[in-house]
Amino acid sequence: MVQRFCITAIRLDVTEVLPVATKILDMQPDVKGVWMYHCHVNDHISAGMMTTYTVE
Ligand SMILES: [Cu+2]
Repeated sequence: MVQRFCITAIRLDVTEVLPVATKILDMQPDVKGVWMYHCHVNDHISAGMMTTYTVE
């Protein structure tokens, strides 16, 4: 199961964030567990752009 978030009523599990940009996402977590949140650029993951969040 994949956690998805909503931007303008379209459900996604991936979004693009351009350099020096911010996005505010409306997430509706409906599956319990520990989920990973990360950048898809491998060099960025190595630099720490990866974490987890917990849905209880
Ligand atoms: Cu990144």
